[in-house]
Amino acid sequence: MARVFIGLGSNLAEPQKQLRSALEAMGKIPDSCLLRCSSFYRSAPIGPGEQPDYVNAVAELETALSPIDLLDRLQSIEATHGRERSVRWGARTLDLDILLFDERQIEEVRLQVPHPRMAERNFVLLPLAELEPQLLLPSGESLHQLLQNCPHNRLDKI
Ligand code: PH2
Ligand code: MG
Ligand code: MG
Repeated sequence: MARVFIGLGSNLAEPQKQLRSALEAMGKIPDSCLLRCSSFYRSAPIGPGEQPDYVNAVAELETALSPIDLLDRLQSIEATHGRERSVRWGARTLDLDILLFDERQIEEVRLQVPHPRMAERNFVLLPLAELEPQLLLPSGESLHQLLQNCPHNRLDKI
């Protein structure tokens, strides 16, 4: 079984409900076990134009699926939650990102792991630190180091 951390985000259509419903769906992914989820956080949007605040969280999952099979499952959960892919970093009902997949480093067109922008995003690093404060990334960097160097975007625990 691989240990995976997944970032959840929503800033449309009652974000907290979206996240709760996504967690329920993630609990039903085959050959997998949803272990725990961080607190929910309200965060200032990063992206184009005026957007509502996001609600973000990080969940930990154990899975026997391959990274791409897991990605397919997560994208189908996004789709059933009304996710539309139009504007890059535009407002969305649900975003589920694979942040870390064991110690793996993956560079494919559809999937890059560790998530290439996680180091710039306190709305990813802080919930992750809540779950796993002593975490080391495949690069050997510690989560502590990343947090120290991360921009301070507005972020409040709900
Ligand atoms: N996700 C994005 C772009 N901007 N901003 C916040 N606060 N939270 C997000 O989850 C987020 C974002 C692209 O996935
Ligand atoms: Mg994302
Ligand atoms: Mg995404």
